[in-house]
Amino acid sequence: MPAIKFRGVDFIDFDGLLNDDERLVRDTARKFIEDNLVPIIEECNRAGRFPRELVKPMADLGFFGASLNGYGCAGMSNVEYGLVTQELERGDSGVRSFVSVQSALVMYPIYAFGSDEQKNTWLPALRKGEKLGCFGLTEPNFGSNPGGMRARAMKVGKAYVLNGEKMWITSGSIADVAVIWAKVDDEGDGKGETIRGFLVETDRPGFKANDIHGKWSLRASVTSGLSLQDVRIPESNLLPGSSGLKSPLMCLNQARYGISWGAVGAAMACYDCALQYSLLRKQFRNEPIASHQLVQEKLAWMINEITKAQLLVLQVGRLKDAGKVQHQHISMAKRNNVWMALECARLSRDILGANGVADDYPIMRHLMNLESVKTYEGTHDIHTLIIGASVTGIDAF
Ligand code: TGC
Ligand code: FAD
Repeated sequence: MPAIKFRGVDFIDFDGLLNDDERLVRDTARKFIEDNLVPIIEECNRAGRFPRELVKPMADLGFFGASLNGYGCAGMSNVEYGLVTQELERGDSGVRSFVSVQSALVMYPIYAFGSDEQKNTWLPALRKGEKLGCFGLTEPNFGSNPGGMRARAMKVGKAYVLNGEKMWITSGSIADVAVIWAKVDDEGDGKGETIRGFLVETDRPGFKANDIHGKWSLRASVTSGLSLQDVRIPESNLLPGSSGLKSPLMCLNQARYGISWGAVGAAMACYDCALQYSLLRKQFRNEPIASHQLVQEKLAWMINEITKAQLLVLQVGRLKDAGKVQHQHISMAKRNNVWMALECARLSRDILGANGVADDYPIMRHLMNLESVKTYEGTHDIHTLIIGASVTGIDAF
């Protein structure tokens, strides 16, 4: 069990901005993580093991596709869903990643771009955690610029034949279905060559997933490379509503939004641990290290930034619930909150001294996880450029 128990972080009565339902959802998720993930996460992290035993309990709590309506989904508001991802990432970024991918990157595209048959087949099973999914956009040679992708889907009679490589794919080798983004030749509809989404069952001949080993980050999450060699799927596996790069980018908005809340959770975990430690740990004159100004400056910086990050993501969530959010708002929340969480992890690690590098405490794990979170779903610098393009009207990619 962890040496220090989490007590929550709320400096300016943030809870007063939440309604009863929102607080209930947050508290339920918090208790679930405290009871089920916190006791096993350090062992999972050491072993590089995804805690698959938590899939069914998380499904039972409505965590998958939580903000979708119908198909048995919980129909949570965006703020409620965000509070769930905050608590998940307070436990571990890898577990939040799993839920983000299942919900925002697999269920959402089926919900938004799928046929009725695809929705009825996949959404209830994904919601219950009976089927798992992954999202293949990034390729070995195209990460920040997915528009350059080489994966191709060729129409052959009533089938598509897919070829290509996808890289750094969360849940790749445990997925039953992969949402694969590939370029399709001009189909005579006047759109020319365009990117479209496909549902690829992972047991189809020619589909392979190989795990990436040796990660020092997100060790409790499965990350894989995918290879598709002449994978034949029926034409009914095309996501009919998908059209162009805009479609996968719409999915990324959903996932980036969840990450913006999740990062607050990771920051809270680090800050609260460092605060409690600093009050217990004594060095000079038998007084706690929290009595020194340099330590207080770090704690004050963290609570200040966490509080600003909470307000930023709550406003973005409220805009999303009102149907008014724009993708640059989500970029600002993702960029700021992940940077803030990484800085909090570094400062907290420092406050714990040598103990900060040991897994008796969660800080080093969060710090290592957040290095990936800073890179995936659009790197920090790509989000800088998205905000820059929004305010100047000039693309600088
Ligand atoms: P660009 O010409 O700017 O845009 C193409 C079309 O898309 C529209 N658009 C968006 N629509 C919705 N949401 C967004 N966020 C959008 N951004 C752009 C745009 O208006 C345009 O529409 P239209 O109608 O004119 O066609 O495209 P570009 O090729 O210049 O690229 C822009 C850029 C660099 C911002 C984009 O490619 C990007 O975001 N790159 C980052 C890639 C990325 O984030 N990859 C993530 C992979 S998945 C992942 O990491 C999962 S991690 C696991 C986990 O979540 O836990
Ligand atoms: P690159 O694009 O090569 O960027 C390298 C550096 O160059 C970065 O610092 C970047 O900011 C900078 N750079 C690039 N272009 C510019 C520019 N125009 N101006 C200034 N700087 C620039 N992808 C998926 O599709 N599905 C997943 O499930 C998934 N899961 C992931 C899980 C993990 C653990 C990780 C680490 C990644 C995952 N990814 C996934 C991939 C992730 O989205 C990419 O790593 C990310 O988009 C960055 O791409 P890249 O790694 O190729 O870096």
